[in-house]
Amino acid sequence: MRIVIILSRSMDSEYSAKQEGLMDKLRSGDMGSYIKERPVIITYGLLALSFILVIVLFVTVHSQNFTPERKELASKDDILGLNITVNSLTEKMKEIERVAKKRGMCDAGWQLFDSKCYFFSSSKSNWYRARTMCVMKSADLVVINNENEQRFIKDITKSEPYWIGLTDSEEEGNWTWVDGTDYKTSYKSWRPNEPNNHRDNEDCGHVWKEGNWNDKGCHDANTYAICEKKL
Ligand SMILES: [Ca+2]
Ligand SMILES: [Ca+2]
Ligand SMILES: [Ca+2]
Repeated sequence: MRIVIILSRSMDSEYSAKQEGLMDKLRSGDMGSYIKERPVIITYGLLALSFILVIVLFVTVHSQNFTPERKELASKDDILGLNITVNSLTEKMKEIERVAKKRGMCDAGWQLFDSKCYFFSSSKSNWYRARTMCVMKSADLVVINNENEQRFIKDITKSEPYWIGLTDSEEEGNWTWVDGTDYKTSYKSWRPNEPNNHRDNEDCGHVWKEGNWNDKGCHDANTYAICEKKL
């Protein structure tokens, strides 16, 4: 502002001087030299105006580029701090990847298939004990969801009987999977003429010949078990 005032005063004094000069010229009748001097006045005026505009522009740009936040980011200490933070995050990411890879392996004695872990028991029990055994291992009796899973199980069980997580013990004929999978709309692979609820006493499912399913008494203790859990 000071510059503007000075320029203004300067221009005023110059203007006054020129006014006096003009009067002198009028008095002397020499207007030709005054007319020649006018472009010089206009040039000075434009220069002064340009100078003011440059100052205004400079102040505007300066205030935008150096906000407190940008000054903070620009400091060397903070750049160093950011590098440390990035390195720390990178290390954490690598650790997460290591854990994820480790989690990609099932526990010893379990078999991996389609991102699930399966345990095939080597001892026989009834359906209830089999389920308890699976739950104790943070799993549950297997739920066979599709043809691929059925084939995987068939290849391992080799026509031996293994309990699966299927029962109609609560209501005859109303089969339910232990994880709540909708029985009616989901995959099935019963043996021919099964489930037959033979002797009105067959409420638990198991895989058997060729891996296909049969219902038999839940207290039958002559059956292995298959547990399934997520990775
Ligand atoms: Ca399953
Ligand atoms: Ca039944
Ligand atoms: Ca049956």
